[in-house]
Amino acid sequence: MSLPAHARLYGILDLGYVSADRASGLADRMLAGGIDILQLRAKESSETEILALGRQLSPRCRAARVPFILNDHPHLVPATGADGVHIGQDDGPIAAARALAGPQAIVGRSTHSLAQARAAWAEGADYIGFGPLFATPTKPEYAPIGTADIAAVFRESTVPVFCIGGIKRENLPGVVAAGAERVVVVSGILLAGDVAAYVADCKAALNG
Ligand code: TZP
Ligand code: MG
Repeated sequence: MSLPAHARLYGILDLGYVSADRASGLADRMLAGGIDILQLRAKESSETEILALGRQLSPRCRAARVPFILNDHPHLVPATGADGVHIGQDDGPIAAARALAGPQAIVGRSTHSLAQARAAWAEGADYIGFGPLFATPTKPEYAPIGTADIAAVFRESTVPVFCIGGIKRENLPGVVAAGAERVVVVSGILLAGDVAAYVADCKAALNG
C-alpha cells in the first residue's frame, strides 16, 4: 500500500508506553478513531518479538486500508506484511533500506532540521518526520527545534512532511497555525483515556 495523499495523522505504537500484550487492542482503538498511518516502534524488543507483533498488526491495518510501518528493521518488512519502514539519521541510505524492505515499500526518514529534511527528500525518502518540535519524553535525547521552520519545510518539500515531538490534542491547533498539515502524535494518543476519541479529535483539528 502506498502512502495515501490524504494521510494527516500518523500514530506510533511505542512499546515504551504500551506493553506488547496491549498493542493489538490499542491499534484497534487507533484505527477506530481514524488514524491514517500506524507505526510499530519497539526499540528494546528482539526481532522475534517484532516479527510476532508485526504479524498481529499488519492484517488489522490492511483491513482498515491504513499503511503499517515498522520502525527500523527493514529486512522484517516482507515477513511481517508491513507496508514500509521508518529509519533515522544514523540508519544508512534510503536505497539500502528499500533494497531490504522491497521495491513497493514506503521508506520514511526522521529529520531534525531543514537541512536534514532537504537531504532526505533529495535522497528519495517517501515521507519525512520533522522534529522534535517540542521537548518530549518519548525522545528525550533530542533538542527541540521549535516551529519556526515548519512553514518553509511544508512549502519546499516534494514529499509528505509529518511534524513530530510533543504534539498533543491541546497544542495541535497552534501547530496547524504554524503551517503543519500532517503530524505524528505518540504519547498523547497512547496515554489517552479514550484513544479512539482522542484520535478523532486530532483528525478534526488537522482537517478543520
Ligand atoms: N522522533 C522525534 S520526536 C519523537 C520521535 C519518535 C517522539 C514523539 O513522541 P510524542 O510522545 O508525541 O512527543
Ligand atoms: Mg532507527
